[in-house]
Amino acid sequence: MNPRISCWLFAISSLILTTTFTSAAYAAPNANASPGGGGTAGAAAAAQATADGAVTDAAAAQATADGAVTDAAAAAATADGAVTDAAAAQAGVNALESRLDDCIAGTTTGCQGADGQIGLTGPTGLQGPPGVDGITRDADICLLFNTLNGTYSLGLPVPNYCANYAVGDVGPAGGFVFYIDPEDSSHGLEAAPSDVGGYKSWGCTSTDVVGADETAVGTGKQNTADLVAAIGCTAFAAVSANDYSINGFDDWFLPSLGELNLIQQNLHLVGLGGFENTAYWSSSEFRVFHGWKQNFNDSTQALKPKNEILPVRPVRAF
Ligand SMILES: [Ca+2]
Repeated sequence: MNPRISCWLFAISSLILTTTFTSAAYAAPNANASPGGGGTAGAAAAAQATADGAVTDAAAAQATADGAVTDAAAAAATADGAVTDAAAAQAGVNALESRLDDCIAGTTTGCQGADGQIGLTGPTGLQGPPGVDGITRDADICLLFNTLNGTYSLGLPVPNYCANYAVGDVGPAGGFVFYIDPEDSSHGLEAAPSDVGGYKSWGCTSTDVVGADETAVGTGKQNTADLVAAIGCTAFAAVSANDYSINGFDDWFLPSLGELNLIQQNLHLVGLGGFENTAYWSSSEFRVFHGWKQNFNDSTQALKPKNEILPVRPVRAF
């Protein structure tokens, strides 16, 4: 080794060792530093720094507080604005109400005028499509009797008046309904509105007409046909009933004894039909010399000689 280099290395090594030792020699006194020394100055600086930090924090807090105050002030300003707006709106309402009162009182001008006139009528709409064909009910069309003016007309059925009858109703021909078909109230028997006029003998005295012997309800029509067809005699009561015609109906006949009984019970006893309070002829024959009669005064039935006269009330079926 170069002696000079070796000398420098030695010097450096010594210096290092010396430095190390020196540092160790000064370390002890630092551990017990007292005020006024170099350590004291450092601590003060640190404390100053801390104080500066605290000041900085306080300033930031103050700034935040200032900000909050500013926000509160802004909110207050907004609230004040809202109050102002509400006041303005109320003032507007008050003004409108005041103006309305003036308009109603007629103390101001410029108010809304009265309603205008209704406009012209619009054009007529288009015609609708044809309706569906109705159901044909010719069988139900009947003669309607107007009790107010005594006129008749053809019309559609009216409940309890035409298609659906009840005993005592005005019948299709203007008579008095005294019997209703129990299975079909549109059918029954009606008595003519009045007698044929004048008293009649039963007729065919001393002759037992072929047929004409039934007495039940529903047999008068056939009895009458038998009597009208009688050969060699005239059954006057039955013929007069058969010839009767009113309101366009000519299908009248002399009632059987049973039918005549219903007329007396269902019409005469309740004050309908304008009957005389006496006996009426039936179309029920009893052999050669008698016919059956119904006493309208006492509701009895009895035989009466064919040559005696009694009133006749025609009936018809509908
Ligand atoms: Ca007979």
